[in-house]
Amino acid sequence: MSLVLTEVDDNIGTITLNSSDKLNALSHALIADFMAALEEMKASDVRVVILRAPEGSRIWSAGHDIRELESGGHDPQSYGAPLRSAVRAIERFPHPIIALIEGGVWGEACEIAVSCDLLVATPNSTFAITPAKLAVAYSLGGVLNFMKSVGLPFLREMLFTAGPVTAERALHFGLINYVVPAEEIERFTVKLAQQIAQNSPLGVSLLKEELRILAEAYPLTPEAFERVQQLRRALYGSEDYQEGIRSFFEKRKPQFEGK
Ligand code: YXS
Repeated sequence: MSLVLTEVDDNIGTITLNSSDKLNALSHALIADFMAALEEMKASDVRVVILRAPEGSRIWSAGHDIRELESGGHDPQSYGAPLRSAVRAIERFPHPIIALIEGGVWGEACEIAVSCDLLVATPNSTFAITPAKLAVAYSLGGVLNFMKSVGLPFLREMLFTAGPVTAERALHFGLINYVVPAEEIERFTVKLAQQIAQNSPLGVSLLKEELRILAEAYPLTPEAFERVQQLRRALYGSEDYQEGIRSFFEKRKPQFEGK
């Protein structure tokens, strides 16, 4: 059975994460199905896609499937890692993608959501960016994706505490576009999608691509890049990184030694 469901109706596509029994954790298999769904949408007549979890979900997604995190000194966020590819696929998808959020959005699911073009969330949704909790060496591209959405003070809080923030605060700081009651969110999001779908699809695609290119126009010297790579390698080769993953499955607080 596919780990995502797809539906196209009147130029509006819907992709539903369909692995609720695993809290929609972003396993390699789920990401593969998601990428296939995006390709299917690209080949159809969609002008907007809605990305969602099943109606009434308590957890939108638990983030990266921690069982599948790279260990043994390998980069958990290398350029070719499935999640990094999924983020790029969302950004490069030729039409807007609206994230309809119900429930907790954890770790890399938060980046998947933020990579979408618009975000609509229910009041009880929460957002947590978790690499510091697990000692994961987050990628430069990933950090930049959050910087494109929110100002540094709020981002620092999210990154350094790794704790969930409420939909209300996420709205206040510009991480999301709307907070809408659960019983209205579907109707509201479809209406938003219809408004976009009525505009020129070529014009909207061009604007999306222009925004992507301009938002990534950050010059970085080779020296700066190499310095960050060195710091990242030190983290994913550290004992702290192993401890972060181990403590999660042992259901205890991590004891980080800083080495
Ligand atoms: O004990 P069992 O075997 O039933 O398994 C538990 C959890 O271990 C498992 N589980 C996960 N397995 C793999 N990857 C995950 N991300 C994950 N999350 C949960 O699911 C079973 C039920 O979990 P439980 O008992 O905690 O459920 P709950 O309803 O009390 O709480 C739901 C959550 C989502 C609040 C809680 O499970 C949780 O805090 N999960 C971890 C959320 C998280 O930190 N996600 C970040 C993943 S790492 C990631 O995305 C990147 C690498 S990064 O951090 O760099 O952004």
